[in-house]
Amino acid sequence: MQTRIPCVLMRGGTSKGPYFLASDLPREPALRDKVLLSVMGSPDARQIDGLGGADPLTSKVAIISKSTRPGIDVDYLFAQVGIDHADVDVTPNCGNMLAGVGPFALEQGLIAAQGVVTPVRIYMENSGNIAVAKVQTPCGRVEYAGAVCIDGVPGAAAPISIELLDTAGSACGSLLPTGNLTDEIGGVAVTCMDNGMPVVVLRARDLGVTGYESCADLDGNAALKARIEAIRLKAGPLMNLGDVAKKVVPKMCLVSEPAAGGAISTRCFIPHVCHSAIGVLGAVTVATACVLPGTVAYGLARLPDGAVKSLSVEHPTGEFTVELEIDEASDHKTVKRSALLRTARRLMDGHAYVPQGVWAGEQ
Ligand code: NQM
Repeated sequence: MQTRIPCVLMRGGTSKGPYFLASDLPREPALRDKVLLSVMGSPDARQIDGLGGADPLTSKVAIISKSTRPGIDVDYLFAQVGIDHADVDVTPNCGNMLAGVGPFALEQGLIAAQGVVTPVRIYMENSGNIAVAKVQTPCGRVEYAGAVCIDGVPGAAAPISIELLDTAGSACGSLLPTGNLTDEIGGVAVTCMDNGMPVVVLRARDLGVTGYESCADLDGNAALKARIEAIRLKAGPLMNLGDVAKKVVPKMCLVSEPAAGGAISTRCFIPHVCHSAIGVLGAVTVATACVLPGTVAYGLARLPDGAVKSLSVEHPTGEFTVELEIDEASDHKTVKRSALLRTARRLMDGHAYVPQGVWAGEQ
């Protein structure tokens, strides 16, 4: 006998994973995490006994509930499930899985469609921030087909535009958790920033690489990865994240001058392998570093004029455009709002099964 748990498998942006209703999972976090590890087949490098795809981008889970918060439609908790280690990290958000939350909430009946486009107000439990996702709902149903292409996903799909509000300090308490625009860690100049995702931004050239290498080349560079990890372990406590040895934050982002007409070129480690593209909130944070004078990214970035800037963040498989609204009136420039475009698709629905020895199903 196994325990059946209703679930929907969705692609959200450039990520993929099961979406659950919170009411279908154990309430107690330690037991919930045990269940998620079992569902995904972790720990195992191939996740052969579960739904995980043996890649950080496909070892993700979204847990959704109807919100009781005023003005909010649904609450979304993101969990990054370890692949070859039995850790579940709910410290950071995931802006890619976020793209699937609106369609899931509509199709599970948590909210009703409202005309051609339904705005879904989402409380991101990991960080306490709010996102508004606009889902295409002609004829009162979620429309997945469309003409929007996002790099890292083949084909085209309906747009889901996402506005992120007040993301500064999502996990670290402030935009610049060390209090500085630039610090030196392990002999390298870094910017430690959190505008939705804790990220350590480093100049690729300061680490002896160009920053235009392929992910395979960077992942194969053991000396580089050891150096990046040593910096990350020191940065964690400085960023108010404590010991980050078992956490997936901070992400580590190498930046260099744009090479394809964009604003900046990136290679992100999330945190131990190179992202084939870039995370959503990771991109928002790196874009924010680009616009603030004094960061390690500022001098490398090519910036458009105006208080509302559209920044194309180049990554290994293309680019990711982030719109930032900047408050230039304050003493220090701040980012008031960010917006971006994603797509999502419902791939499968049914039940995930876990052995009764893991969870017998009762609360
Ligand atoms: O930064 C990858 C992803 C992510 C996270 C990662 C994300 C984000 O591409 O908001 O989306 O950085 O681990 O899904």
